[in-house]
Amino acid sequence: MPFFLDRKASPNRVREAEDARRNRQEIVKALSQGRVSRRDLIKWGVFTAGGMLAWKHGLNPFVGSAYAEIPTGLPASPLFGVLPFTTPMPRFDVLARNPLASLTPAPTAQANQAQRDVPAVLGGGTGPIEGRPPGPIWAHQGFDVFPPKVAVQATQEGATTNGVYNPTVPSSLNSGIDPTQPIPLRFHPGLPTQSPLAVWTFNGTIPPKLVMGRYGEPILFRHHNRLPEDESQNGGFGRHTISTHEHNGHHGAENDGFTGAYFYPGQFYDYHWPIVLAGFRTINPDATDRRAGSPDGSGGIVKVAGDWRETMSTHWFHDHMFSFTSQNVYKGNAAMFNIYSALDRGNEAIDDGVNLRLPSGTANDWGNLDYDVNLMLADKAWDANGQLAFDIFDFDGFIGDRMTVNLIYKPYFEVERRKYRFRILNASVSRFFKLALSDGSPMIQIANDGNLLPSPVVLTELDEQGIAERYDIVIDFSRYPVNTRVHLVNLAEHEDGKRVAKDLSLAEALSGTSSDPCVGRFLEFRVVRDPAKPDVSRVPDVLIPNPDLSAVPVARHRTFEFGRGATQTTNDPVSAFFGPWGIRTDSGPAGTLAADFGRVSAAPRAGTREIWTLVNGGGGWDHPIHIHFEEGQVLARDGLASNVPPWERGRKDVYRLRPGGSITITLQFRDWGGMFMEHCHNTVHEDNAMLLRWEIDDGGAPFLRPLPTPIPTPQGVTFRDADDVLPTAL
Ligand SMILES: [Cu+2]
Repeated sequence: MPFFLDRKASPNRVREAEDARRNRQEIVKALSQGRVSRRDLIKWGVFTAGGMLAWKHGLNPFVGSAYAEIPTGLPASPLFGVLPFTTPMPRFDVLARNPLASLTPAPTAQANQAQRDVPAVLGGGTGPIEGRPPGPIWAHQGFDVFPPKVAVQATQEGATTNGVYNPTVPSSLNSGIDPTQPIPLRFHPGLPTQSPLAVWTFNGTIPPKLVMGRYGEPILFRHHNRLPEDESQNGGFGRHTISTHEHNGHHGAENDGFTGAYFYPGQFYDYHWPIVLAGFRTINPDATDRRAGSPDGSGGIVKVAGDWRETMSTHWFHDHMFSFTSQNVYKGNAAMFNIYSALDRGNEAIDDGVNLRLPSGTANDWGNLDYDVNLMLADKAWDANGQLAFDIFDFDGFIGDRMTVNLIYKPYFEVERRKYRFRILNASVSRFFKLALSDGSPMIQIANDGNLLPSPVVLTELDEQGIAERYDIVIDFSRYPVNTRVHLVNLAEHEDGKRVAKDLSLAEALSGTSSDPCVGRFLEFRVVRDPAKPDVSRVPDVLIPNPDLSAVPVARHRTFEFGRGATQTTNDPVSAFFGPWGIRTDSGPAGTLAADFGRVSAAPRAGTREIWTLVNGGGGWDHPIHIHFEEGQVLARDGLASNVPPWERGRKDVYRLRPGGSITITLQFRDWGGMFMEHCHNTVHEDNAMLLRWEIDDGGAPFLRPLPTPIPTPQGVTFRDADDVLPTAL
């Protein structure tokens, strides 16, 4: 069943879909601009109380249609004659690392409450220049112990031309792209330029941004909100308030991008990313183990405290605005963060007995990107004018019909005959991928989410990759002669946003017969030459073993069931939200609850370990569940350890439940405190309202049990007592 109209659709059918889309987009716009609330829509009968779009008023494209075939309500995105594999894929744009002194004003442990004039459209008066909640609870934890050494700044703003692209590699390793040429924001040179209201990215530009950091060198990431002050200036979707989540940083909650700690246009928010190894207070506290280390800049290692087996590599960061995450991330609020370490230092030549020498390069001591490539996969859709389009009216999820890599429609990428590492991020709203090479050749998976695996896994097809999951793979192009073209292929066919409808065989996916336009080839590798220098990179048989938890007692078991038909037990107009999706905690009598960031659903004790079982409440959908803060180990799928595939036997931060399935994980709560989240990373589910707050709040002063909830306004953040504390939380 196709969910986008194909080119042969009758004019009547296309008109009908366009009408439905226009009506639906009017309501998306009104909601996103705050002109109506979801409660209003329910009152008017546009939404049902369960959050479903009522099938009336021509709002649903099924109504009055002979063709019940367009769940997203969007006609196919026009291609303006553009053919696949006709433009190069740009490398990520590396954000500058500056001295801390470059920041004005200087960062402070507690939020900077210096006042500014608030524009009339935001209520006037004055308000703080920094949007971080004030006071000791939201102060940067460990700011004196881990003072920031590097400043990275970015703005969030509307689409503009990039005149300062910095891929950090020569043009010859970037498919011939000349970085001095201005880069307009468009998904292909043959597609229209995006308007500043349609796309909101970091610095307002493409390519997507990359932050490079290393252990032992804390970063102060200052994020400036330069989105339109007027909420209605959003091109029809997206909310101008943002909260930036460094997914899965092991940082204090004040730096985690809590969904209710958002900030306004004209404000900044200082995120302090200490980049520490988990367990630093108790494991290797004196920093004597060389494996717990960081590149020192000149071939050596700076030893750091903590468990070397907690070393992380591939992160990303993105918006986490309460109930608007899907719109904002889709609109462009997504970037990546590579963390370098003594083990994974981004230099393939240094032979010190610790460095794993993964494909990267040799010119710099650390962080060589020559053969280490970030790939951001995302399905998009655009309107008849080629402007980015979105539809929130299918609560199953939003599925785009055009594949992009690094925000370019079906590009090509030139490679040399040698090994490459690809850090692949699924940055979609609701779509899962499943990747293979078009010739069926093997790939070596070396990492899952932020973590190198205990051992590499050779696969000809990767597992399904849920939203926000990262898979790092190595492809050895030395097997191909020069001038070969080989493609990355998506095998996961969607019919809607609920789950993958079918994992196709490679032959089926390549046949072009799938009704899903994002199935099939989406990235072309062009093997252009032999490497100038021999490939000295390695993929060792042992990467990073799991931390040994056998001596850590299990303090608590908790169960979270993810399902439909959620009820809302609280009524805070800011922190509570309606939606069909929700989470039931510990078989609580209230059942499946819709999100309220003022509700505390779990509060593990600092310094303990727990076992959490995540249960899929229904068989008709899948959910990639993200638990913030600390990496978990998967103990079982559907109750059995033997069901855990080799590529999930490392540490993870996103857990696909699989239809009808469950997953049991163990994780620790240590080092930092505050309020964190657990939610579905199908961000349409998350926004409607499959999200809960949990917190570590007994780590010592100034923490309280439970923590007060921040309520941001342009004039300053106030606090309220928690709306609700579940009986099993504490
Ligand atoms: Cu979900």
